[in-house]
Amino acid sequence: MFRKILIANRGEIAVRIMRTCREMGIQSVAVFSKIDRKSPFVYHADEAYPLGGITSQESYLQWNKILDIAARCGADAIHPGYGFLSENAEFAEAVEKAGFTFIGPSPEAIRLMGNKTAARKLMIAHHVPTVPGTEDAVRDIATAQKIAAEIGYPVLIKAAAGGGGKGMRLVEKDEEFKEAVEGAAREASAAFGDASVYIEKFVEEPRHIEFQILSDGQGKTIHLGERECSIQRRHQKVVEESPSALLDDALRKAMGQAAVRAAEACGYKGAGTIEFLVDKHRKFYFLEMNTRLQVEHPVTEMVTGLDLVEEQITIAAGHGMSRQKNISKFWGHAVECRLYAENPDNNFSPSPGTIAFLKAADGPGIREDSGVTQGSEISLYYDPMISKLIAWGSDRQQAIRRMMRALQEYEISGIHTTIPFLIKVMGHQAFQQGRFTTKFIEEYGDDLFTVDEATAETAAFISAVDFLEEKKRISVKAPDNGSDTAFKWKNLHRKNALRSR
Ligand code: MV4
Repeated sequence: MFRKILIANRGEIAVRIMRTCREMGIQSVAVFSKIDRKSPFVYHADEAYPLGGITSQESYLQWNKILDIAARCGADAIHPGYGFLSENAEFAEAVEKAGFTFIGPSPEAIRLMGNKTAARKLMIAHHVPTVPGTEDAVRDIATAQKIAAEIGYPVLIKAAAGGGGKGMRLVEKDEEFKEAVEGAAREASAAFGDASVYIEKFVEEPRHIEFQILSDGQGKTIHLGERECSIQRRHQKVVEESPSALLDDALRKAMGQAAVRAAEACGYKGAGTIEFLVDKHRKFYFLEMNTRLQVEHPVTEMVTGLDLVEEQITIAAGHGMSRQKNISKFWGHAVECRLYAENPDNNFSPSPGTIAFLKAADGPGIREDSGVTQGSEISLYYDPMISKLIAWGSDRQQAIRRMMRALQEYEISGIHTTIPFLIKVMGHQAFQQGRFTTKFIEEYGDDLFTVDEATAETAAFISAVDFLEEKKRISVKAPDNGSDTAFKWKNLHRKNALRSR
């Protein structure tokens, strides 16, 4: 087994990985930017080394520095987390070349699934359903336009090197096709250094449902059920759950088998995710594969009892899956809410600042994977997601009720967060009935964004605190539970809760 793992990431996912390292008796190493010098993940690690730099580009993406530190501290392996270098085939290659183990799939599998047209081709060859479209990147516009007419409008133009919604264009009719392809190619070239684009039929109002897979690297691949990820905003997931309220056993089985075939097709090793779209006729289509641990992995952990980071580590070490006997049994229901440092009442504008007071939620069925603490400074340099709340219940209703209670219980001040918005999502009838698509937030915006009296009052209160802090350069004294400050927050959540019933 590994003796020491370097975590090439920051925030909540770095803490998450370090926790499993500690449980496994493995030393953990943090690397950090100037901004993150005092971040909780730095203190969670057994050792921590500065990368220098402020932006991601100057710090967490500097792989030569990271490899130097790995060599200097005697690490055996590198865990990339998600984002940053996690799906960079060249980095994975460089890690292995320098003599460390990359905790993830092979560079070949990352590269293959990173090319969306190559991935589609492979899926078609292995009878994994894909959305009707071109098998190759568009060569000449006239041919592509013919294909688009055959598929039938509306169609989507996607970048072959893209993913996650970057560089997509919707085309409603033939006359718009040429300009859209040219525009998409220009954007793709600027964003990914690769102008290749391809065409897919546009699936209207789909659900986004993904399957967690695990391959032991010794010929065995299993799936760990699905995650419902349809509730998202601008391609950022907001709420995820497992299982999906949409699937029945037959559909789950068919999609699960397709997911396993997909992973086997690319010679996968470790934990990965197969994303599907499901249309209103309950037909499913392969969308893309994510060759990393995902933000929303905890909901799968809650319903399977597994530790996916532990599985990643034992597989990477060549020991296969660690808890084979317990795998593939599912128990209960889990929901995850992502907490962002954003102001939902001002179009989700970023809300940097110092967390003046923080008392997180806990109690029955609640898990929090957080990257911050009271006193933490939230900068504009990295992802605004500061924490994830996960609720487990023996059924969906109990999980949602627990989540609602936890969101109400959560006390944070000094920055805006998406908590008031999440309370409205949890309280929404369509969500509670499991009847929603990827259009949920657009569709029900009026119910979810209305600034009610209580929210307005708190927003005013927070800006007053911010103002005082700024003006007098004093830090706000952390209120105790009986103080006015904490009381107002609690009050807000109660009012919201009543309203949303
Ligand atoms: C689609 C689609 C409809 N039809 N492809 C967005 C993220 C990227 N992974 C692919 N995406 C989509 N691809 C076809 N052929 C709709 C989306 C999409 C979406 C997918 C999942 C979750 C949220 C979404 C929001 C808008 C569009």
